[in-house]
Amino acid sequence: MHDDDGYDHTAVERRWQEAWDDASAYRTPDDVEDPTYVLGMYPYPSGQLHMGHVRNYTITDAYARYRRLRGDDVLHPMGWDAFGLPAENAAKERDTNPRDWTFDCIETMKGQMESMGFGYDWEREVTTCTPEYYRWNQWLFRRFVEEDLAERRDAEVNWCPSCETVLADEQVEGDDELCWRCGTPVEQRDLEQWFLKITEYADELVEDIDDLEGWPDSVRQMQRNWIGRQYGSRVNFEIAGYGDVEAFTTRLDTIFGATFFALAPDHPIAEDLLETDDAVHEFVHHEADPDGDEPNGVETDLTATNPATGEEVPVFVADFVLSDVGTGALMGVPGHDDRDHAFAEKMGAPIEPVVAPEPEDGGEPEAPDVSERAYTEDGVLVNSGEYSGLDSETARERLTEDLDGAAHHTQYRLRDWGISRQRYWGTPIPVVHCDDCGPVLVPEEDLPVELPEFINTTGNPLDEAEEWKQTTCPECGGDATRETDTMDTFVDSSWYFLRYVSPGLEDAPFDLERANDWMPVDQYVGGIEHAVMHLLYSRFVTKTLADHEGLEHREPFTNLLAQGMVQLEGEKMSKSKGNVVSPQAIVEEYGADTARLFMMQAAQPERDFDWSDKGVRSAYQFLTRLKETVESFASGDLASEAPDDADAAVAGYVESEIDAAVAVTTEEYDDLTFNAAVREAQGLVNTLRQYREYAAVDPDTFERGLEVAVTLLSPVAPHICEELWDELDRDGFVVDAEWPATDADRDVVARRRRLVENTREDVRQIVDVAGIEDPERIDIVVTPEWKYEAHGIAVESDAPNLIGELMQHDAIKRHGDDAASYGQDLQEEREALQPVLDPETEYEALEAAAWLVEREFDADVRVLTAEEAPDDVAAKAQPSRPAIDISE
Ligand code: ANZ
Ligand code: ZN
Repeated sequence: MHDDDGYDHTAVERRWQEAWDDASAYRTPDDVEDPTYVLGMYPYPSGQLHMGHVRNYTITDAYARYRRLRGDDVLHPMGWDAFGLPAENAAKERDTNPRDWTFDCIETMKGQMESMGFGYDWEREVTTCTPEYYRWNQWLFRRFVEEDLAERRDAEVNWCPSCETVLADEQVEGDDELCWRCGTPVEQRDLEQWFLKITEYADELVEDIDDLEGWPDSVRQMQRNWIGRQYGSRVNFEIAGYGDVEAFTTRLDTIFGATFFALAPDHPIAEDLLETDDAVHEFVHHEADPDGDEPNGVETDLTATNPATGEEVPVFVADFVLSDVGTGALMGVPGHDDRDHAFAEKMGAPIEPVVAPEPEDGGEPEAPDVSERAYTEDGVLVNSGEYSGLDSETARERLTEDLDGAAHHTQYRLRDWGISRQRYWGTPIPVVHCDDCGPVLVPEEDLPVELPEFINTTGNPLDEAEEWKQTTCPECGGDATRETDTMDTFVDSSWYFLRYVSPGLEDAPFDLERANDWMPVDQYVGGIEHAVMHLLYSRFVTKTLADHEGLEHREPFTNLLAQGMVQLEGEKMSKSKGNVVSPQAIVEEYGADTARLFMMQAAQPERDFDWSDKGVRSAYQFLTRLKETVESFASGDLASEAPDDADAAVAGYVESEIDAAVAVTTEEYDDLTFNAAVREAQGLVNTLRQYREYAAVDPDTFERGLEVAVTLLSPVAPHICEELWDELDRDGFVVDAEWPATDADRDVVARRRRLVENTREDVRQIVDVAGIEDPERIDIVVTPEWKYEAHGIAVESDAPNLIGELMQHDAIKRHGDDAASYGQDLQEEREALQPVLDPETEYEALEAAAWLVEREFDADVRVLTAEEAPDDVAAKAQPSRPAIDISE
C-alpha cells in the first residue's frame, strides 16, 4: 500500500487479473462472425516494457474494452516480433544463444503486460522466431518466387575486411563508416541477394492511399513520398562515342536551358571513363559523397548534344546524380533547378532562363533573373525557339512528342524490397544452391528449414554450421549447400496480423475463410517510426495475398492511430539518455490503473507529452476518491433524511449530468480521444460528490451515477472499476457490462453547460461589480419567446436586410421598437451568432442548475419566465443570456 490515503492497489489488481484469467474473459472464440479487430503493433522482445509500449497498449486496450462494452465481439491479440539483430548481439555478449535470450525476454515482458491488465487473448499469441511461425515466411517466399514476385540479383552490402563479415547498417558507425566491432573502415561489396518486387505494386500502393481515410494525413503523405511517383519524360542526349544516352526529367519544358549533362558515379559511361581518366577515377573513388550537402562533380572530356538546341554541352560525373533514380543520368538546367544551379555555379556552367512567370493580363512574358537563384515554378516558355510562348504543361507534351526518342515515363522512388540479411537470428531463406541447377527452392513438404544451433562467431553463424549447410539438391539429388542468408524481419511483420486469426493452423499461414470474415484490422495503433516501411510492406503483402491466395481484402488496416511519445522534460525517454521512468516502478507504487489513467488523461493519444509525477499522483488520488465515493454509498453511509422538493430538483440536475457524461464519453471514445473521455467521467464523479454534500441524496440517482461512472472509466482503469462494480453488487464483470444508453445529444449538452456556466459567471460579475456583500435573492429571467424566434431566424437567414425579414413575422413585429432594436443587435452580431437551446430546454436547464448558484451565493434563487418578471428586467434578457436581478 502506498500511503495512508491510498488504497491497496496491488491486492485489487491481482484479484481481478486472476478472476479474468480464470474466466478466460478475453478469449475470442473462433466462431464469432466479424469481431472488431483492435491491434497494437507487436513489440520486439527487448526484455523490458517501456513507457512507449505502455502507452501504445493502453490505447489499444482501452479501445478494445470500449468496443466490448458497446456490444461488439472483439479480437485483441498480442505477439512478439522475436527475430532480429539485438538478440544475436546479446547472445554473443553473454555467451548464450538468441533463442534462450529471446524467450527469457518474452517471459518477462509478458508478465509485465499482465501486470498492466491488458486484456489479450493469449491463446492467439504469435511468436515469429518459432518454426511454426517462420515456416510460413518460407512458404510466402516460395509463393513470391512462384508468382515471379521475387528475384535474385546483385546488391551492395557493408563489408568489414578485417572481421570478414557483412555488417548491417546499424553496425556501421559514424560519418567515417567504421565497423562497430573493430573500427576498420567499412567497404561496399556486391552480393547476390533476394528482392521482393514491391515496385510492381507501386501504382496501386500510391493510389489506394486515397481511400485510407482512417489514417492520419501525415502517414499517408509519408507513404506517398516514399513511393515517390513522378510523371515525366525520358529524353536522349547524344554523346560522341557512346551514342544516345537517356535521362529522366520532370521538366522537359526547360530543355532549352539544359546547359550541361551529368552522370552518376557508377553510370556505365563513368565506369568506362575512370579506366583512362585519372580525374574521374579520383572523383569516383575518393571524392563523391552522395549524402553530402553540396553537389560535387568532375568535368569529363565528353560533350553531349542537347536535342532541342543542337548545341554541345559539357558532361560531368556528379555525386548528386543517383544511380538508382531514373536512368542514372540527368540534363542539368541551372536556371530552373536549385541543385543544378548550385552545381553550375561551382563548376562554371552557363545559367539561362527559359521559363518566365505567367505575365499579368496578357502582357509579354519577361525572363526571370536566375543569376542568384533558380526559378523553379512552371510558367511560360522564353528563349525556347518555336516553343516560346507555350505554357510549361503544353510545352512538355509537345516536346515529348516532337523530340526524337523522347517518351512519357513514370518514375518511382520506391525500390524493390531487398530481404536478404547475412545473419543468424531470422528466417532461413528456403533455397539451396546446386552447382548444376543453381539456386533451387526447398520444396513445400520440406519446410520449415529450421535454424541450426547457434555458433558464437564474428561472421554469420550459418556460414559455419557445416553440417546444416551441406544438403542435397531437391532437383537433381546431387550435393548442394543451403542459402545462409536469413530474411529481413519486416517479412515477419508484413503478415503477422493474419496469423492471429488462426494461430495454430498447421496447413496454411491463415484460415482463409476466417481471415476474409475478420480482416481488415479495424483499429491499428503503433509508433510513427513504423509509418513507412512496416505499413507499406504489410499493404504490399496483403495485396499479393489478395491476388494469389484468395484473400478478399486489399488493405490490412482500416484505421490507424500513430501514438505520440512519452517524454521526460521535453526529451524522448531513452536508455542511452538515462531518462527512463520504469513502468514497473509506477505499477508497484501506484498500480497499473493509475499508470493507465495518467497516460490516457495526459494528452490526446497522437500528441507527445511529458511524464509528470504530479500527474501520476493526481490520477492516483482520483481513483482513491472514486473508491471512497462508491464504498461509502455501498456501505449505506449516505442514508440520510428523505429528499424534499429542493433535493429532487438537484437530483434532476444530476440525472441530466449523468446522461450528458454518457453522451460525451461515447463520442470521445469513438474518436479515441481518451483524455476528453476521462475528463468527462471524472467530472461526473465530482458532480456526484458535490451532490452528496449538498443535498439529501436520492439513492437511485446516486447509484445510477456511480454505475455509469464506473462503466465509463473501466476501459481505462479496469481493475479498480471491476472492484467497484463488485462493490455495487452488479452481476458479472464490468468488462462484460453494457455501455449505458442515453438520448442526450452532445451539442445540446454543450449548449446547456455553456448557458449554466455563463449565467453563473454573470452572477459573479454583478455581485462583484455592484459590491453586493450578501445577496438574498437572485432572479434569473429567461427571454421572451419572440426573441428566440428572432434569434433563430437571424442564425438561419442570409437575407441582406435582416430587420426587414424579421418584421415579416407578426410575433416579432408586434413588439414594435423593441423588436427593431433587438433586430439591430442581431444584425450587428450576425456573423458570430450561434444556435441556442429552445426556450423550454433553456428554462429547464437553468432551473436544474439553480442549486449551484444557490450553493455558491447562499441565496434564494428563482428562475422566471419573462412574463413572471418585471418588464424592465425581462427586457434585458436574450437567448442563452438570461437577465439577472439580485436583491440584498
Ligand atoms: C531537368 C529539370 C529541370 C529537372 C528543372 C527538374 C527541374 P524532382 O527534382 O524530385 O522533381 N533527376 C533525374 N534523374 C536523376 C538522378 N538519377 N539523380 C538525381 N536527380 C535526377 O525529381 C525529378 C528531377 O530529378 C528530374 O527532372 C531531374 O532533373 C532529376 F527545372 O530534369 B529534372
Ligand atoms: Zn542440383
